[in-house]
Amino acid sequence: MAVITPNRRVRKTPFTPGVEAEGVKAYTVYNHMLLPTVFESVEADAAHLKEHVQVWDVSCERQVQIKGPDALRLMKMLSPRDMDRMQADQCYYVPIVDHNGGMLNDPVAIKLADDHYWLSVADGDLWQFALGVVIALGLDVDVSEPDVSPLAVQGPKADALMSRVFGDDVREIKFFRYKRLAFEDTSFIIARSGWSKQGGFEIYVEGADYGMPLWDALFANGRDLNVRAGCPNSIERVESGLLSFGSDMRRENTPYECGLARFCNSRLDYIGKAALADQAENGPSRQIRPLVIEGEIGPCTGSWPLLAEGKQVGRVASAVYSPEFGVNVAIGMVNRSHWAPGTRIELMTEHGMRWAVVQEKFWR
Ligand code: THG
Repeated sequence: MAVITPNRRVRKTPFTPGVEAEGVKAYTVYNHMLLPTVFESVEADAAHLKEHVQVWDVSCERQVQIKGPDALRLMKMLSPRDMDRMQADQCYYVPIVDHNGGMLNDPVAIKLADDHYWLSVADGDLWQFALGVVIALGLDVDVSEPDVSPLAVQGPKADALMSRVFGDDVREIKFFRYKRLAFEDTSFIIARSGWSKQGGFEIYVEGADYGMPLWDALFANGRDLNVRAGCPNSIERVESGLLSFGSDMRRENTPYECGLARFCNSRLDYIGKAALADQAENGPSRQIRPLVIEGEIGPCTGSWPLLAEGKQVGRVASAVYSPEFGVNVAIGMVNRSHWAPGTRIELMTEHGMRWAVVQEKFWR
């Protein structure tokens, strides 16, 4: 493929000079922003992530800021998840749905204060939906996209590296909680979160000025920890069952189909609640399942139909060879009739027909 030209719509990030210097090999575009996808190779990047520590430019996880007297009211309209007990140092994974219960996004919500939230969004212009609700209901709340760029530090040595830069306080941060910690003459929100299951943190860098100083500090302090630039890794995240909005699920899917029922516990009349009542009671008729695909597979760049006797019974939108587990791991959306573990289903790829076998659980 040819290269991507950055411009005002395909934005660079505060860390782009560092990413380039570390030898990024490929980008995708996510929220109108560059997102690295490969440094050495997807396989080598995955192996390194599982053993050492990586610094990821995930600036494209843009923040939708919700601020003002009606902030909580808006959050309760947008969120299938109960917001009442959320603390002002907490992050919540929150599916956001339309009036039909269709997934619009799956952000991480961060509570900064009773009247101030960020939604750290997956690929999609969620701010426009939030603003529409604000206008329609006449709420007293400001919706904006502040210039906040998350930098993830992921891997088993993340605590060691982060404590050298931010002090031992980082070790006390619990999963999906955050602390505001000093760096030079500023401070950052630092949460224990990130799109891998190797452990680690996300640093929410406000503005562009401290981007490269922070990047350089992490690399300078991490040499003996074998720190490297990395990025969300397609092998590790499929093994871990972390869903990608726009690929594994989109607007035609409900949170119940996505296996996100545990994040739909609000008793309030949020947008989509009525449409989801039947699935809340009886469960969905199709659902996300881990699959193993037999034989060789090429890259999955679209959606592969799952077929039984010529009829479609699901699809696969993420599939990749896992060197650690020695099989092709995949994430599918599978009809109830075929979702039992052990079920073998035909899979139509552009590289030929393959067998896919439904698994009991993801690999970690
Ligand atoms: N971090 C931040 N913003 C993000 C992502 C992130 N925005 C885009 C995208 N990732 C949103 N999607 C997800 C999907 C999964 C998780 C987080 C964001 C996740 N899930 C855990 C799990 O499923 O095990 C934990 C969920 C929980 O228990 O609350 O971490 O990664 N800032």
